[in-house]
Amino acid sequence: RSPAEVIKDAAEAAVEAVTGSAKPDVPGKPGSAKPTVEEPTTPKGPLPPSPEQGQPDTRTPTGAETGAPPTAFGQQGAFLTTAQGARLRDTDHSLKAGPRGPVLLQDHHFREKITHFDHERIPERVVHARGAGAHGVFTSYGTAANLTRAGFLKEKGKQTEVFVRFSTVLGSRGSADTVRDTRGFATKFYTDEGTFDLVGNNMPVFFIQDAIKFPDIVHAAKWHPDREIPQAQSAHDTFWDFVSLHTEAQHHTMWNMSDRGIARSYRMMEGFGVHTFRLINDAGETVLVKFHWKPKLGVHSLVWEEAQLAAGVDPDYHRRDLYDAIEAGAYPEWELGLQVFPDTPEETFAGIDLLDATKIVPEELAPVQPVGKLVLNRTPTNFHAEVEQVAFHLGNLVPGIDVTNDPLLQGRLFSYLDTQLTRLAGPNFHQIPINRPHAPVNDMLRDGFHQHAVHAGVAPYKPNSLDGGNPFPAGDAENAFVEVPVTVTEAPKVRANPVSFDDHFSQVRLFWLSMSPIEKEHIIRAYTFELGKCYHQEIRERQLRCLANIDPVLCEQVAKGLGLPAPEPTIELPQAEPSPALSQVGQQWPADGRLVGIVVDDTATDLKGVEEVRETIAAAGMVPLIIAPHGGKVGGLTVQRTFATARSIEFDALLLAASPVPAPDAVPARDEKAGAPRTAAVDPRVNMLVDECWRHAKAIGGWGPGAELLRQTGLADTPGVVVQDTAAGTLAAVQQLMASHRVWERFPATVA
Ligand code: HDE
Repeated sequence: RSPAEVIKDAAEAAVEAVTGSAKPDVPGKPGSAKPTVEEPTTPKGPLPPSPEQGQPDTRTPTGAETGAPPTAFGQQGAFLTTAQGARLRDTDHSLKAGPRGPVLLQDHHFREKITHFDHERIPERVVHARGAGAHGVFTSYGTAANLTRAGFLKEKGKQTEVFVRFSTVLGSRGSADTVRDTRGFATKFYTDEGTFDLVGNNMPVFFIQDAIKFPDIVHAAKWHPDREIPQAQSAHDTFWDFVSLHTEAQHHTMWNMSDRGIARSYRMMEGFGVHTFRLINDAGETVLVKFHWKPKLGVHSLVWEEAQLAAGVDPDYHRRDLYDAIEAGAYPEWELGLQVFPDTPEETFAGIDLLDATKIVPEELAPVQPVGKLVLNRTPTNFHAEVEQVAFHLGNLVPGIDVTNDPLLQGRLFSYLDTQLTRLAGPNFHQIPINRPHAPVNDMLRDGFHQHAVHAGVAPYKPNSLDGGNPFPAGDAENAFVEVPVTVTEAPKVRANPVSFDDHFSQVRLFWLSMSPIEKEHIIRAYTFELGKCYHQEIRERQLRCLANIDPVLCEQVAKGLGLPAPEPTIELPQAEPSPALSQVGQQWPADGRLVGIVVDDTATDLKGVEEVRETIAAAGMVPLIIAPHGGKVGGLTVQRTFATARSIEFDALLLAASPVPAPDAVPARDEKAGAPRTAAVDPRVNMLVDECWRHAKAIGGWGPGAELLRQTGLADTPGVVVQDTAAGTLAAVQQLMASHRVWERFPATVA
């Protein structure tokens, strides 16, 4: 065919592709003829933005609407072009001197394509490199109106667009999600009065009291500098060397060793602003506050073995969980709450120094008062553009919210702006779409690398007469940001802390005493594991001396595990009242977005019963997943996981509608032959699934042959295992168990 015909055909195909007349028949894809099926991994089209969510990238750097489509710098029109818009005919072959000849330097398309590719990566964040983000909406309850003049908190029902980035701290961008670590919980509120960033963590305390120690803790906690191992772990000598010498880190360290260090899901984490902030209301009155995010689904964790398995089986576990839940319509939700304290010159509450970031104020002493609700309802369109390029900064404050003198907070005010200069290559990162304020901008910042604004006017200075005096300073009536005129006491310049900062153990003991027996056991095991990974005996011994100052049982148990004598405390054990709010167990929670695996096979499966439980599970806001010996269909059911692809860590509960025998004609994988199945008549992979779910304290249920399987393995009589005659009865009992998250009664605790 002639070149003209080839071009015409290609053009028609391209036009069809974008106009949708020849859309691929993908189930669940908008415009597809096929209805949505239950397969969660089915590719889906991006969700349309909700009406209240403006597209930041349709705005100019000054906040004005441009009217440009959201993808202004990509995918315009049907044809492939160069970066300059010239249409291209071939992007698969470089320009050569003959088919076997060398590539010509003149190939401008090749050079443009490869040069751009060579520079695709930007430096990862120095900490919190691995993360996942989502868009959402914050709705104010109006309950903070008497505390702050910040409009997004003050006005009842006011909706504000937000972007949230969750992260681990220690690992590189490609590390696993489920490692034992603190999690970042950073929220950007695009308010009408400017952007407010709440850059918090899932733990309310920090390792250090003064920002000048941040490079020390990070150098100690990250990999060893000679081999860059271990990745994303605190279980190594330098971390424990630092925290055992620098005892103010002991409180945060215990939070990391607790179940909080291995969250089940980003959706099931609390968030904390950590520092104390200062709010100012319309009357000019101030209060001190701590910010809290309370997840609707409760605070839940993985068990350690599950976390380790997930790091290999599905390193994207948390990222996938967040995006699957949003796409399934199970929108993650949190309430924003405030602990409120009088703004006294001492800046203390109930004897607790509010400027010390290693201390909490127990909720029993200062209840968390809800002030609004956050809903995450949209996944990113482009991970790099949004999640990688988002830049948080504690200095992004709005009128009504101000900082305190917490020395950790003060140092962060410097660091977050500074770090972006290298990471995002220059001072204009606030013009990147995800970082653009949704309030009008009228600054006098000019030029610099990656300047995208075309600033008009000749006088970016003040005072001026040439631009008519523009821009003008705002006064109180125009809602200007004004620092609260806090009096700074006259004092000598010193490199020192207040004396109250010297108490490093009382709140660690408070945390320990607040844990339930099973949570205490997990903490003991975590310390024993991590210290067991250290090579230096003196580091283990030094950390044991710290534990002795926290609690004798904790110290003895960990010492026993390490095969070392338990040392005596070096201080009188601090007095501490437990704070029940710190424990994660003992309540009932909604199970939205939880995954329930259902094992079926081609023989004895009660397909009608399976269909019923699938519907009930979906109606309860959970996700049913059919697991079968092979892909395709079993009866009329679409199979979502096969025995080869299913692993227990994915499921919050397991239902057995069958007792699948090993397939005689299947080619077994080597590792399937190994190991001792608990009942020889059952496929070893199903045995493993049941065994792991049981070990990880998950609810398990079976009916028909599934019940028989549970009886044969001897599990039927154990706590949290349901054996019933009908599908519906089995599910109802399993659902009830799931409300408590795990079946801890299966493992009676040995510590009180
Ligand atoms: Fe950060 N921290 N941090 N941090 N932090 C960063 O900023 C820093 C601290 C937190 O998803 C960096 O943009 C110092 C406490 C989160 O993009 C950097 C100190 C808390 C994130 C930085 C702290 C946090 C960061 C790296 C000691 C909880 C991820 C890249 C004073 C309240 C934000 C960047 C995101 C990221 C510095 C301590 C939370 C280098 C100097 C305390 C959630 O600027």
